[in-house]
Amino acid sequence: MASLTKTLYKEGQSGPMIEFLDLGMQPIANNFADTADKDEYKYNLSVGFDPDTCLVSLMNKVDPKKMFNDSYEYRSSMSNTMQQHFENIAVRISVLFNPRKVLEIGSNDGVFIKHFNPQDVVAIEPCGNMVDVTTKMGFTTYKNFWSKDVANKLKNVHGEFDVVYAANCMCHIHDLSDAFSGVADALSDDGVFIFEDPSLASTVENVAYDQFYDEHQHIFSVTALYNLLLKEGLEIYGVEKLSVHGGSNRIFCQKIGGNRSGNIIPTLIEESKQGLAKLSTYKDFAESVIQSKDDLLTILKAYKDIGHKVICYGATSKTTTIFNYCGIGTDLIEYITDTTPNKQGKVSPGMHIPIVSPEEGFTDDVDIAFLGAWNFQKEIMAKEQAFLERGGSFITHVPYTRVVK
Ligand code: DWN
Repeated sequence: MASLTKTLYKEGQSGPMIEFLDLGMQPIANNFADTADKDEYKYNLSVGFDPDTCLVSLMNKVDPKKMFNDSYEYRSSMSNTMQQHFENIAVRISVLFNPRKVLEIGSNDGVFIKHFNPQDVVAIEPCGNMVDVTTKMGFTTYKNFWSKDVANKLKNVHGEFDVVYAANCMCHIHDLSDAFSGVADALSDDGVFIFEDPSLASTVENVAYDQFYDEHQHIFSVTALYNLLLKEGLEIYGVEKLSVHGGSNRIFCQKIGGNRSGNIIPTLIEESKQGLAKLSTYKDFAESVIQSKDDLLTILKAYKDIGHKVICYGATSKTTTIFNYCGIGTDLIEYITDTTPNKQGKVSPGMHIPIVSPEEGFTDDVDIAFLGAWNFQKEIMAKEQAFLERGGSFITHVPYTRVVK
């Protein structure tokens, strides 16, 4: 591990970001509103690459309170896939590490912590509506954004943690240095920090430009994380590739010099071969994004022109990026179905497409459903056999625009 540390770690401040993708003016991705608001807040969603750290991040930062507040609509337990996913990792953590104390950063609706004894867990979550859910379940949940300061306050009250876990949360945090250094402070000497977020390798490979939205301040490569974590006293000793959320990485870290070992060099070599440390890769990606937009508009218009009823399946954060970037409104997609009760009866951010329950909207007259929740394609296809059997089709834009049967 020591020689790898020397070859990868660059001292000093990160250099300026180089913009490679402009996805236009975008609303808050999860801001599902009761009515169409013409004065909705928007920001320029553009993405850049830092050649020093290899980190890919949004060029502009949206105020976290605008995104994560008491009316946050996304619930992690809305799919069987994610329920199972979090149960599996919770059981593995218990068996592998037998932790006395677990801290979850970004506990959402408790889909992970519910597999632990409440006495053994501390949770932190900025969205008040989600804090209420896990508090009612009996878990000590603090309503806070994660920071080094909060980490030290928690440590003073609860002591050090043997496991710190975060799913789809670290990539939301603007100041990674503060956040990772806070984790190092909160962790016991032989503690483990496990976190998972969408993978940059999968994002590039799938031309999944919709992984970029306000909440995803960064899309991580393992290469970038390795550098950033070392600076804060943490080293990666394991990486697992996950299929969830369109391809994610689960990262296992310990304090530098810890006694766990694992070989992450193959992952770093793979990323290097994919060109994740080169600006030219992202420029090529940006070209593919333009093609993806053209192809999606072409296929949606073609179906509309022959009188097909086209809807969207899943009101995701990702669809906010797609619909606003491509200019897709109710002229092309009549409405969106979503299982999340709090999204139903509302309109999608920016393009204001109505959202209804699957019972109301996934009816026999639907011909085509755009897979807004393409990351759950397997689960959805299995569930919607009747739709496919009666001649319905899904379309997706990943990794390229096509009909899926
Ligand atoms: O990090 C984040 C990720 C993990 O989740 C967030 N910042 C917000 C969110 O992003 P997303 O909205 O793109 O996530 P999902 O999990 O792709 O959203 C799926 C949506 O689709 C949910 O609203 C539920 C819905 N759904 C449905 O209507 N029918 C999902 C399934 C599987 C279904 O069968």
